[in-house]
Amino acid sequence: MSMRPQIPVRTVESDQALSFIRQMGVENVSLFLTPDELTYDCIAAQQERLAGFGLTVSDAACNELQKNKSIHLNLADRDEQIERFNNMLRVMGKAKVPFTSVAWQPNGILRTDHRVGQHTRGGISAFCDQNEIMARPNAEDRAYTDQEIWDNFQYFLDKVIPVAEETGVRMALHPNDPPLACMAGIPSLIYNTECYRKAFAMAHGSKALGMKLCVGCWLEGGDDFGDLMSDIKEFCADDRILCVHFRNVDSTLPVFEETLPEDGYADMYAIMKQLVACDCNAVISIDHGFKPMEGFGGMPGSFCYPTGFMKGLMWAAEKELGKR
Ligand SMILES: [Mn+2]
Repeated sequence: MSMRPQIPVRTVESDQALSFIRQMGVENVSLFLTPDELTYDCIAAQQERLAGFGLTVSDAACNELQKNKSIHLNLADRDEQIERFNNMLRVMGKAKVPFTSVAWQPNGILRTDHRVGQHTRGGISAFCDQNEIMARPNAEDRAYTDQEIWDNFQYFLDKVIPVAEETGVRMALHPNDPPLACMAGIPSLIYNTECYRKAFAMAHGSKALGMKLCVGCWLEGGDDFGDLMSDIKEFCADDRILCVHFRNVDSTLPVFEETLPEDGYADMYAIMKQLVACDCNAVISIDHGFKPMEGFGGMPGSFCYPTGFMKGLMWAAEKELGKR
């Protein structure tokens, strides 16, 4: 099976937006849910509505639970939050949602500016300056240690892996973005390939833990993150890649701008060919489109062009490698 192009949607997407997505030749959507929407009835109703547009929910996630400070930093209500996470897995399992997302970054993706860039032709994109991020004070009342972060991750895995196994819902772990070892007093969990190997080893051999292979994060880190080509091969062979984030940047750290796929420093066709050559069967989506133009197209509008470009690369790679 080849990779499946995908676009993220929320439950409030209009009928027009859903038709527009389907007309791009996209069949899979990643469903973003609010905490109130984490019920079987809500997900089943969304699946039915999306099916009416020829769309399948390939995965679903709730931001509040995938980036949860209490779980990541062992705050007082950690167990309660993990139980909410497990209930989410149970609900998704009942609705047969194949996987959900986890990103061990309690303060989310860190960027230092959103503005028109050198490569955006008037569009608004995201910028990151490592020096500015490293100068930030502790985000919490104290600095955390590396050991604490990994201990908290192990505690989480021990509680959720059995539920993930039982419900059949896998978890796609995204790298910390930007992939720096520590930001604002909070050590990152995943900032290179070695961190992923360590995380998978901690899952006690369970394949319930997989990854979101965020090409953007790999490119931001460059050689410090790992060798993207051999990492694709390794993690495809190990059946860990559940989702690919297809994103280019104009440079590695310390300073980068997010670009369209054809404008960054990486050869995205070479990356696509490696994914196809390794028989990657994940969903694949554009990551962080430019800010949608006011009153025009919303998020599907901003994702439309780069998604088409990505699909073109996929078509060409499959053709060239005799897989189409
Ligand atoms: Mn990403």
